[in-house]
Amino acid sequence: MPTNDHTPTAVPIPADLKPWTMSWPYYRPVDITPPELTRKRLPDSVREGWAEPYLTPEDVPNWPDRAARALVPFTFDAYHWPLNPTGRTGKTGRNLGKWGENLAADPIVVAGDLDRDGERYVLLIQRSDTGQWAIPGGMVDPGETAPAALVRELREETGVDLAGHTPTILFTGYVDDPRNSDHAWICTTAALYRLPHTVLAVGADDALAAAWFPFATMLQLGDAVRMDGGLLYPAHLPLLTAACDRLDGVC
Ligand code: RP5
Repeated sequence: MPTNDHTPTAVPIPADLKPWTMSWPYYRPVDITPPELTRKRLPDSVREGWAEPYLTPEDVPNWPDRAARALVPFTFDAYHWPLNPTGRTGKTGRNLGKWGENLAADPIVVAGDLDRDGERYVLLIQRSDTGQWAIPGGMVDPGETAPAALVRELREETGVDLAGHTPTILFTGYVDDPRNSDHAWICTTAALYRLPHTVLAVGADDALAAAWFPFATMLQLGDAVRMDGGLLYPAHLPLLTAACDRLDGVC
């Protein structure tokens, strides 16, 4: 995957012009396509296995099939380019493996019990692209199911194998990832795993590090990550909040 050492910039979008139904004749979004996905280097990225071989959405042969299988329904513009289901992003091009919807899986692993132990932890990884602390998730491979991707990504990024465990599905839908554009975006299945105690976790693959952070509340988690000199991956705040709410009511 491309390495983003900064959040791609975007044209600011006034709230009333976010919906695609609102006319904005002079809308000029910023192209966030990284060098790895431009004409010259696309074949290498396809060979590496993370990018589809289509330079523009017009080259994609199976839009009806993709639209029918989408986790979040989306529409197309007059040129048959797929449109981000949340509306304008201020960004165009593709900074993800696929045009349109890119499916991810996000395993949220929580260890300990507040009532029993007085403390509880969540397992996070440090992303190699932004350096921020995030859920150890990743993209669903072609032909793979979301439950299988949850287990594989967790194992690849932390070494923790929860193959025998049945998680609680917390959320399926759009993730506000910085790589999203008007024509390529991420939707995820986030699931909650509960363990009695923390287990050994080692950062690997896309992860610079893996660590357990105190997770009694979102405030405590944010403070713990900051005290460690880090930052939480903003796109994952709603997913982690959903996990905390599921455990306690409201976090
Ligand atoms: C996030 O990007 C998703 O929620 C998922 O955690 C992640 C997948 O991208 P990579 O980690 O594979 O770059 O928005």
